[in-house]
This record gives sequence, C-alpha cells and structure tokens, in this order.
Amino acid sequence: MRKIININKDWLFKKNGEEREVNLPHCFNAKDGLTPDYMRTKCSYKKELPPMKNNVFLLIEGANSVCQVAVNSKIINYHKGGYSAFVTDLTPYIKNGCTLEISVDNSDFEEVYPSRADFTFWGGLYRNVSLIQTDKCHFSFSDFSSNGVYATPIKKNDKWILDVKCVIENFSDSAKLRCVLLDKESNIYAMGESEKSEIILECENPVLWNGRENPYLYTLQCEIVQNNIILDNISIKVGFREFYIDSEKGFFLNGKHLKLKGVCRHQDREEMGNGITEKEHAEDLDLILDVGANSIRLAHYQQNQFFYDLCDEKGVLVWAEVPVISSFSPDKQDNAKQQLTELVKQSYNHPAIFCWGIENEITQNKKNAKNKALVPCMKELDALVKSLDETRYSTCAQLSILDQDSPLNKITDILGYNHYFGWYDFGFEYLNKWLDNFHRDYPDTKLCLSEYGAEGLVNLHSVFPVQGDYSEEYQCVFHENYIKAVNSRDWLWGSFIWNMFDFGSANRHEGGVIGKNNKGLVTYDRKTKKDSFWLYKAFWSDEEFTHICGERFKTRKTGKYDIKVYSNKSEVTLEVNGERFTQNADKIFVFKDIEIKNGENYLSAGGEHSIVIIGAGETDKSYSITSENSFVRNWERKSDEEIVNYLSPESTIKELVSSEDAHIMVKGKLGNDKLNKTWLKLIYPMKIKTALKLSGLFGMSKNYQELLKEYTYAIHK
Ligand code: ADA
Repeated sequence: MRKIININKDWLFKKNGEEREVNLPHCFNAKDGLTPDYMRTKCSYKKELPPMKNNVFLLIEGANSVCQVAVNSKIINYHKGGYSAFVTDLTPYIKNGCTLEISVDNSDFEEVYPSRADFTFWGGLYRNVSLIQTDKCHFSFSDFSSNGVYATPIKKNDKWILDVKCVIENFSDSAKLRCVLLDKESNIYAMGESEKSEIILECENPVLWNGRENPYLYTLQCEIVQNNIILDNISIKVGFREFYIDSEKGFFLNGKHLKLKGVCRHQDREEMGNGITEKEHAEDLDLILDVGANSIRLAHYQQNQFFYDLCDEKGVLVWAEVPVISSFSPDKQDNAKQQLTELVKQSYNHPAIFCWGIENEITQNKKNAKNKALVPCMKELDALVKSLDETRYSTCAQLSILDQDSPLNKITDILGYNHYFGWYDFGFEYLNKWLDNFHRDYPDTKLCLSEYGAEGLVNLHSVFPVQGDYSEEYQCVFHENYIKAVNSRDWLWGSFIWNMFDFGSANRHEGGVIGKNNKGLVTYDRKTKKDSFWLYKAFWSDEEFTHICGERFKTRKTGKYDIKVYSNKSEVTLEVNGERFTQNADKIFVFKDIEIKNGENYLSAGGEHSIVIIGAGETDKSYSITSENSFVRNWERKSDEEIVNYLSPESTIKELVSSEDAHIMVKGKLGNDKLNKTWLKLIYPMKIKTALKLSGLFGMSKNYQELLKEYTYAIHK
C-alpha cells in the first residue's frame, strides 16, 4: 500500500545568500509581488530526509517557474513550467537518508511560457510537497506526473461504461488490477478485475453528475493486488455526464440546456501571493457559488488539484487552460506541449472540466503574431489536446481586435473572445454589434465571451460614471449592459467575467493603485463584495436578496440622487429616513430623485440591507482619482455657475482644448508637435464623455487618447 507523507514543514529557505526557516506553501514574492521591480531570481529550499525503504517519489505540486531538484548536491531533475505538478524518483538516493535541495527560479526563460502576461509571476514552492512511498509495483508517475489512472465515462447506445486505463510500473504476471466503484453511501456499484492494466466497468443507470443541481460523484478505488495483498491503491472521484455545445442553442448538460454563467479566477492573495492554502481555495469557491455562477474559467494556468476537486463536488463546470499567453514564440512550443500534456493528464479525471484552453490572446504582441509559425503551432497544440482527450472540447480565448475571419478562429472546437468595449475601447454598445455581426457571418462557430470586465475601485465613486473613471458605479453600468447582451443571445453558450477577484499584476499602475488589476467583483482581500457582485447575484442566484448600491459612496453633497437597488425579487420597497418608496422591476431598481439631507440618512430595503449616507456641504474629495497615472478623472457635477470654470464629462472637446491651464501643461509634457489641434477641431462639439467612449473609432486612438489623458490630468492638477 502506498503511504503519502506531507513534507511542507521546516525547510531552510535561501534567498540572495540569506537563510531562514519556512513552511510550505511558500511564495518568495509575498511581500514584493505588487511592485514592478519584484524579485525574479533563483531561490532554494533545503531539507534533510530520513532513511526510507521501498520506492520513494517526491511530488511537487507547483513551483514557479523553473525548478531543479538536487540530492546530496547532485542534480537529478529539472522541470519547466510554474503551474503543473511533477514527480521525481528518489528511490536510488534515500536508503540512507539524504539532503534534498529544490531550487526555484521565476526569471524570464526564453523557452518557457509565460513571458508576458497581466499578472505577477509569483516565485516559490507554493503548493504542497510530499513523499509517496510505494511498492516496486505501483501506479506510475512516469506519464507526465499524472497519478497513472485515467477513468473515462462513456455512454454507448443508452448504456454507460467506465473505461479505466492505468499505467503500472513492474506489473508482474501474478498481479491483478482491481477496480471498485462505490456510490455515495459506499455501496459497491460496479467492480472488475483484470490481469491487464485496463478494465471496463458496466454501469447501469448511474446517477448523473448534473452540475449545480446534483453533482453526484462515485468513488473509484483502483488497487494492484498480488496474492490477496494490496500492493498499491488510488482513489479518485468519477462523475457520469454528457455535454455538447450547439452553435445556435448553446450549452447542454445531460440533454438539458444550461447557459454557462461564468467567472474567471486568479488564485493569488495579499501577503501570500500564490502561496495559498486549502482555506483560501475553499473561500474563493464559496464566493463564486454565492454570486450564483455555474462555471469558472480557471485562467490562465493549471490550478491546484484541490480546486478542481471542489468544482467536481459543487457541480461547477470548468474551463482549464495553459499559460500560452500574450506573446507567441516558436521557441516555447515544446514547453507549451509539455504544459498542455501535464494539464490534461494530471486533471483528466475531473468531471467538472469540459474544455481545455490552448491559448489566450496569443496575438497580443503584434510583431510575434506575424510569425508564420503561429497558426501551425496552435494547430499542433489543438491536435495534441485532441489526441490526449477525445471526450472534451478544445478552446481558446482571442484578443478582442483579432479579425473575425482569422485562421486562428478555425482551429479549436469551440471559441472565446475577450472583449473590453466600454473599458479599453469603444463603448459597451459596440458589443451588441460585434456579437451580431459575428453570429451572422459565422453561424456555425460555437462562441462564448471568454472575458469581459471593467475596473471598479471601492474607494472611487461618481454620480455620473464614465468609461475609464475606475469608479465602483461605472463598473456596475458596464456590467449591466454586458449581462443584458449575454442574456439576450441564446446562441452565446456562455460568458466569463474578468475577474471574480482583484489580482496582482506587478506592472500595473492605474486608478491610483499600484500592482493590481481591479476588475474583480470582489476585492483582493475577499472582504468586500463590490456592488457589481450583487448585480450578478440578482441575475444568477435563486437565493432571494435585496442590495442597496452606493454604501461606500458615503459622504455626499446634500441634494437629490438616484438610488440603485439590485434584487432578484419583483418588488422592492426602499425606505429613506422613514419614507417608503415601492417599485416593480427586473433585477435593477432605480429610485429617482431621493433627497439626501444634511447629516445621517438611513436607507433600508425590505429590512434586508441598510446603509447610511451622510449629507454634507461637499462630496468627499477622496472619491475622485488623484494619481497622475490614471487617464480619466472622476468628475463631479457642478452647478451651472461653477461649470464655467470647471470641466466635466458633459463639457465639450472645444471647452477642454480651450482651457488655458490645460494647454500650458500639455505643451510642457507632450511638446508642441502633438498639440496640433486641427484634427481635434473635427470633434469640437462632442462631449468629453462621448469622445472617451468613441476614442477607438478615430483610427488614431493612441494619439487621441494620449491627448485626452494629458488634458484631463492637467485640468485637475
Ligand atoms: C486580457 C488578458 C487578461 C486580463 C485582461 C485585462 O484580456 O487576457 O489576462 O488581465 O486583459 O484586465 O486587461
């Protein structure tokens, strides 16, 4: 029988010549990973191992990104790829005990994905490390460090079978493979024995794994038996389910239509980086279930097996993927194939997974995207994934601006596009046009929205939210439009919000925040559910609730405000300082012209959610951005007299350009040549608000946005 010994405790960690004791999981960028010059170097972890008999394997579940294993100063293994597990055979070295030294390097390696991406490349031995002691005859680790068991539920002519294929080391003639399938109550549901390493179990009318409704799991116990002695054993979960996607009707699970209501997830946390524990994983999934999602895109890399297990248990459909991202390089193709093979083989048995992602925005680096090897390389990854798993879809997530007729769109079984209309480009209205054109021209393509999102900072607020203002309110407006667009198109099989959580991205500096991407529905510390969280809960969850928006938009100038409420009830009553207002609506309730008086104002909705807004002489100034790295400021509406000297999103481009102060400052920053206002004259009558939305339309968007950024910055300085 195998024995698994967790060795997370008591490692001697060495960084830049300094040594200290640490426990795993450990991330050596936990303190600096949100700064642009975070440490990218080689560190090492050392430990004495006691003498051990039998075969002993070292399982490292994740080390970012290139890892070297040495025993008694001799290098015995090397692994490239920061997110997949890998196993090293210690048998020849451990009989008398040994010194184990694991070096982990998160520098940029030419031949390893990823090199460029919008997230921190957290270094460290950041998942569990264990020793697995086995008999000479055991389920093999040699097949890309999988557990050596591949169980495939197959439905043929209305009958289910479970095809169990194993890879076994030293499988002698006198040994047998035994597979027992147990139901939830531990009753034997099916069983079989074989002298070969494959068994087919007949499974009559199994209870289906049916997503969130009923994620029924069986337990498969695989044993290698010799003379009635169990030499090795592995237990995995099995779920029987069928799914398919129709380009017109969407996603079907077990014959029933199911729109995939998805979020994307990054795993890192404040002060921990990627070195998180089961507690944090479980907390993340609980929040995802709370918002009512039934699907997750586990972007942009292989995640912890524990998290896939949780998704199996809770019935959440998973898109799993490799970090072949942002910038194509033929030099990394071998590594892409290796990471993809590891992902599929190591995660093969999870019923939750329905597709394998082979790339994300691989055309982002325009120069590399022109490389003739790009399409053939992506085709090769697609063929590889299909050869490894015939039962799931291959997929990819394309950059928004990739031509709809790109040959890259014809490679995978299903397709995703990442769209940020209304954040980086155009206005969100453009989404409808883009989607309808796509479906008209490519009606057979099975398309989803693989990403969409907008920044929402819980400390920034606006009565008149505009694109790019980073306010919590604009994030809501953005998502209100997207959810409607998604829901009104049955053919769109799913959508994945970017992102469920704010996450570390060391090179970012915007909205006044350094080192983070703030497009989460929930903050980085998982403590605050932004208003947009409740919008999705209203659309997705059956759990009744009422939520008043604007709780953090606390101190406002006295006056009349529209108060927004999200709820999945059809009728909501809002009580403001004792006065009651009732409204019927669908998910989004807007109570117009609510008087906010001086001092504390008490707002309550159906007794379920109460907030306090303070009426004051002025709105709290901290609700507007002050950092010079943000390109759009949070603007406040002023009275008509004040507006003469104060620009707002309602002001025209002419007013903006004629501002003497702004002009002088921009001149100093950009130089005279860029201050040529001739082309700006064409849009003089346009409101700043509209111009920002449409900036992508002018074909000179970079210049244009640069000018607008500089002007808006200058005016508010
Ligand atoms: C891309 C990318 C993501 C994400 C996003 C953003 O679409 O795939 O990794 O960071 O951009 O927020 O800009």
